[in-house]
Amino acid sequence: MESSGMERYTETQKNEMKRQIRQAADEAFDKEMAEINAQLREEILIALIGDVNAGKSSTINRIVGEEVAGVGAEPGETTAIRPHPYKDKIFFIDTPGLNDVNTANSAATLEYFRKTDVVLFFLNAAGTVFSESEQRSFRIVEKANPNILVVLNKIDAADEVDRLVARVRQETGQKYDVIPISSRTGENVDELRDAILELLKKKNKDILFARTIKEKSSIANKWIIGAATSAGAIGAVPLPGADIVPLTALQIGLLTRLATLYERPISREAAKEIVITAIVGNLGRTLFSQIVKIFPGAGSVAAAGVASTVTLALGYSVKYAYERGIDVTPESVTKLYKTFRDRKNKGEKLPGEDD
Ligand SMILES: Nc1nc2c(ncn2[C@@H]2O[C@H](COP(=O)(O)OP(=O)(O)O)[C@@H](O)[C@H]2O)c(=O)[nH]1
Ligand SMILES: [Mg+2]
Repeated sequence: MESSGMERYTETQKNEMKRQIRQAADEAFDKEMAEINAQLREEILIALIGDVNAGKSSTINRIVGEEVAGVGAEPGETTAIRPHPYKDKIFFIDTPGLNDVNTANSAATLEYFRKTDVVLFFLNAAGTVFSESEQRSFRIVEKANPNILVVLNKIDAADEVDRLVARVRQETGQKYDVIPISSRTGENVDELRDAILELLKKKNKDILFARTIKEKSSIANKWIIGAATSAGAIGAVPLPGADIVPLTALQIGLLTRLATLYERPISREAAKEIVITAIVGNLGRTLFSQIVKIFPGAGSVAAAGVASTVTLALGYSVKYAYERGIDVTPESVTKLYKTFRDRKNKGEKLPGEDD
């Protein structure tokens, strides 16, 4: 490659690195695919609880990006608590109103709440927030299932939202996220979506849900930045040896997750070659980090920077290709990758990075 210092790696060293990456990638690919396929076999249950007109239907339609059948926009049209199948194996349990929760002493209903992965408990910011009836249902639900996100909807029509959030947080024992949103304007709906994915991730169920969401870009950015941060934490520089294995595994994990998110499966060979090109193609730049590592005190940040930059650029290239229908091959990704790497090295922010 063009960078000076590249020639200081011998062909033997480079071939040894490629061999190690291939081996690590094979193992990581099998493991990741097994995990992803296991996730895709699971069911996801999401309960929507709240008074009539709190905005349950509007919110869920916003989150997934389309009208969810059975979770109609017409208030009061639901007549019984039961799961509505959405896509794949995702079910929404709509509640017509709190009376139905408060009288939900039927074993079947409580069983639904118990099995639920995420409970979205809706409050209307423009109404009587956390009324007695709402508090009563909250206690019932909380006992059955603590995986609750409190959704304070209609903030476009409310005053002193911060104060409302603080009060609800306090009245629910500071145990739950209280997320102020407007399903009318879309304000903060991204944060709610992220919070749902965060809860699902703890149960290894986030990929299936992420895949059904129309707005994939911000999810992909989050995954890419997360992987880049972990790469930095590994402190990996592409040296033959220990660092190669976790860095390869991390990048394979990112590639397979992105492929699943965009429903464009990636072959083992393509994934492997892409990672090799990304890592070995960066040798010239990483030589600097190698030197930094040899001299104590020169700063591990620089060493971490290379691994995270490589991972970030890799993720963005693949995402860019998926979003524009470009075939994901080592060649196409390398080309995109160089563009992003150079942008990043020039200090430009990539989309999704914090300002
Ligand atoms: N101002 C405002 N109105 C909303 C918002 N979300 C929903 N609504 C309105 O509230 C009414 C009830 O919404 P819906 O989603 O059917 O509530 P559900 O009964 O809980 O499913 C509808 O007229 C919506 O247009 C919001 O964020 N702000
Ligand atoms: Mg509804």
